[in-house]
Amino acid sequence: MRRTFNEHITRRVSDLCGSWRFLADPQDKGDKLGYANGLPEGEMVTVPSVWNTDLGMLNYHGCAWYEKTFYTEGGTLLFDFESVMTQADVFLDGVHIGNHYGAFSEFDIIVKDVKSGFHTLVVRVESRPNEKSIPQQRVDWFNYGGIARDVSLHSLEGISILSNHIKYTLNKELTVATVCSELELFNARDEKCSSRVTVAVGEAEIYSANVELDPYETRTILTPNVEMKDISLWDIDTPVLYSVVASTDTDDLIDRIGFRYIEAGNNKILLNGKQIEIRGVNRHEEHPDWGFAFPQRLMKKDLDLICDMGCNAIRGSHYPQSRAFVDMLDERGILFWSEIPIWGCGFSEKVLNDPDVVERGLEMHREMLKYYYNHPSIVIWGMHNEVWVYPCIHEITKKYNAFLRENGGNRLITHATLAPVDETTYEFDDIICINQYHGWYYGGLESWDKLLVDLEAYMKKTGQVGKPVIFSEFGAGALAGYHEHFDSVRWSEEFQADLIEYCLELFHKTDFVHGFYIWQFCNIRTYHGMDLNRVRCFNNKGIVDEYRNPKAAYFTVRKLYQKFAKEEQSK
Ligand code: ADA
Repeated sequence: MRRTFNEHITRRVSDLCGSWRFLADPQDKGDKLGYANGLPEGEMVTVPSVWNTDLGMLNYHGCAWYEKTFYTEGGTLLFDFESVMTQADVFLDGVHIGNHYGAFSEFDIIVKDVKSGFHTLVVRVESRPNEKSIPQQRVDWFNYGGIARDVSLHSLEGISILSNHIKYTLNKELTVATVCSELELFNARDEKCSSRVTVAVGEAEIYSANVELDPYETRTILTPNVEMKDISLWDIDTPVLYSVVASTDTDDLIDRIGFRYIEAGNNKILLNGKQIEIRGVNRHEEHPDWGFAFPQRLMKKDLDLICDMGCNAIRGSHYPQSRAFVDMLDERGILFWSEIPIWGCGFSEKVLNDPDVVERGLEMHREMLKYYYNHPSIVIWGMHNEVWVYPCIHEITKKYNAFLRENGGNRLITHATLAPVDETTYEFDDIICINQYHGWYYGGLESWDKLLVDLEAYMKKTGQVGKPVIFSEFGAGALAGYHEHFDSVRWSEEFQADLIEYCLELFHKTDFVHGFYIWQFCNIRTYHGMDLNRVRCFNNKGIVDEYRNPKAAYFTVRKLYQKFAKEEQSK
């Protein structure tokens, strides 16, 4: 299920999903007892999955081991893990072959010279957050543990393609693309090896050359620019995708791109030169029965609902979502905001500013770009969410921003702030993104109007006038099925619907506001004892409940988003 299409035709890839042996290790004794060589006992579970949806394991945070036996014809192997939550140590026949930190980023491990035959793969998974974890322990979602997305085994032969980023610029008329490819090649043999390497975008071959690499050498090549004329653009109504095929004599990598141009400034957001209003929702990729091991079938259902409401955008709060999901957004023309899980409220200044934590955040950005670079639907990179206005955040944001600007392609860069009129890092943002909960945690509905006045004044004072503003979070909790005779009763569906209606109407008519992401698409599981008043142990601000049943707000949003879309079309 990795993607919605096959990434390889030539390369031999086997699925390592399915049955794995599983053993929880609450006392952390597995290292000493040699579990890395194979588990002495355990039950069979299905991978991908998380353990916190199983009876007896619902609230278990700690260490657990997974084991799988597989057959290979040997050679150089690449083990690809789409998501292990949160820390993985991987062993092949008892030998430690790699580790990875970060629940939502894909990673792979290459092992050379593996003998033909049966082998044992063991993964030690640690789900407990610690002092330097991203996110921190205090977070408003449930930190599941497990191997939550797919695992696959790739046989690399000869010159192999590890990644292929298609970089392009467009002419002013958006009809001609100047295209090149950044290819990461690897020689999987223990001897010099050469191969013809080609890259095609749609029908156009943009690169073809002989490349020679030393034994096990990795090399990144930036291919020369090539012009592609009369291109079709990727847009919301016409999401045209081009296939991208990179091949060598022994390997291939297939992907897709779309040509489009996003820009912000002069109080506008323009996609392909046309002004757009962002009408979105925040989406966690989570479900009570599956946790973060979210099935593709349900991704489609989420998207059907989101499209039915008339959304043109989704914020992937608060972490990179499955690539299959982002593929679907590419296919449907939905604009996506992708971010890493720095959920600021959980961080003290000391921890946030710890060099290891800053580097870990940077690494998460690197991994996000590595795997998600080609997706045309990603129009926004989010640097972090709701970090308190600590003095250190200026330098950290500067660092992340510089990295994303240099390497992130044509995307808007931003962060979501919870301190709209105290913020110190707007200078790094292309769009100003505000999370506020007036009418729910504080103030009444009218305090939204005051916020807009204060925000405009603050933007003037800090030299930010002209940057489009987006409300990246706002909303209210509602218990599905709870109604009263008075609409204003907190937790009722009507209260939530009214608040969202008020906000959407207000933002829509405010000339410096160019978009909104409702918090949030669906209810999500959180923690017992959360200091945030999480009734039923859920964040209940979904406009659909956790099983995707619509609340009253769903219909309010649908009515308004469709009305706004019509207005936009008739302009
Ligand atoms: C914040 C945060 C969200 C969620 C929300 C809420 O804005 O970014 O993850 O916790 O508040 O529901 O309070």
